[in-house]
Amino acid sequence: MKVVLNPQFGSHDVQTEIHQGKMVPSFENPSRLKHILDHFQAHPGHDLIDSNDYGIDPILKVHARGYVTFLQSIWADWCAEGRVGDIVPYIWPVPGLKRMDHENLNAKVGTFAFSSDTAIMAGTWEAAYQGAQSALTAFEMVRAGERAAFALTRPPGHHAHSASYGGYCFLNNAAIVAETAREQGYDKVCILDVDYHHGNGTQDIFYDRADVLTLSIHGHPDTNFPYFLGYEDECGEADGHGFNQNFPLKDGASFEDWCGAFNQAQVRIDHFQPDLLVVPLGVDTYEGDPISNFKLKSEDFLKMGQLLKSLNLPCMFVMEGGYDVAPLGQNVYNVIEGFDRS
Ligand code: OKP
Ligand code: ZN
Repeated sequence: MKVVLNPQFGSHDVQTEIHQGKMVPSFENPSRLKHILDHFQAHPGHDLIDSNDYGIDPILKVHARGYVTFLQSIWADWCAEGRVGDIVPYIWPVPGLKRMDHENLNAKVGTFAFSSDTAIMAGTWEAAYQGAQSALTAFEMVRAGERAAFALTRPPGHHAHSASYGGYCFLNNAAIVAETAREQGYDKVCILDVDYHHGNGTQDIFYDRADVLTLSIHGHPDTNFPYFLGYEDECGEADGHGFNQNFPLKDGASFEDWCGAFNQAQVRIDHFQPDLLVVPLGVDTYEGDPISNFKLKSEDFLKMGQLLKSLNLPCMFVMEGGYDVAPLGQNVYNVIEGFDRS
């Protein structure tokens, strides 16, 4: 499979996040991608290719102009005020707090962020921007006739909404690809999110649309991030009613449980008959993941790749989560290998 690397994956490298009351090194960091890349380089069979640059327009089809401008300029604004350190959100305009459109940078950060785990630093925009470009490049491979392609990128994207960031995500790469595919004549696109966490941003972006079917198999939001979205009764609204489905699974779910959800998702996909399948691929469903609670084993990811292949659709993978760094390369490789070798 063609693997498109985000060349700027290392330029977003924030120091810390709060975990169980303590500041700890960020779970989402460049070493994740290095491990995956090392594994692909050590195991032949997949061509690593360079990312093209399609500019800002495809990003603006999904993300609000004001939000994009914020991401592009916040670090410079922060430095211009003599502030130091990563930008960590800490106050949000929840109901009862009234002033909106605040110019103060801490207030501004809180209007665009939805969680405190996602810091911004000097290279954040560049990494996110090039990540979207790598996803668009992988899509272009599929559009040009490849059976499938994989955007190997970080930071992830599926938690990012049209105008908010969080859960380590800034730009919703899968949504940007789906929207671009729609504009290039793909009538129906399905996004099947297999990351451990619910793809809240992706769901929200397409919630009122019938042309993009959004499906997500994830840890139940009763007990997992993003808590406030990802429930079974979220089915889409207006034209989009019936074009979103969530498959939340209880903590401790096995691969067998996961396959049960996949089979239901497959029924939806077979019925929808999309022209393109976009797979936000997280392997934080792995049993050793430090922030997740499923029990998938490394060999299960081979079978996951085979199941995705069996959907028999042009397919575009975009890298999302997976935080047990040592086996990360093997686990991601297994999905891609399982897909290609079946
Ligand atoms: C991103 B992706 C608090 C952790 C909060 C939430 C998880 C974001 C997962 N220490 N982070 O879906 O893999
Ligand atoms: Zn995740």
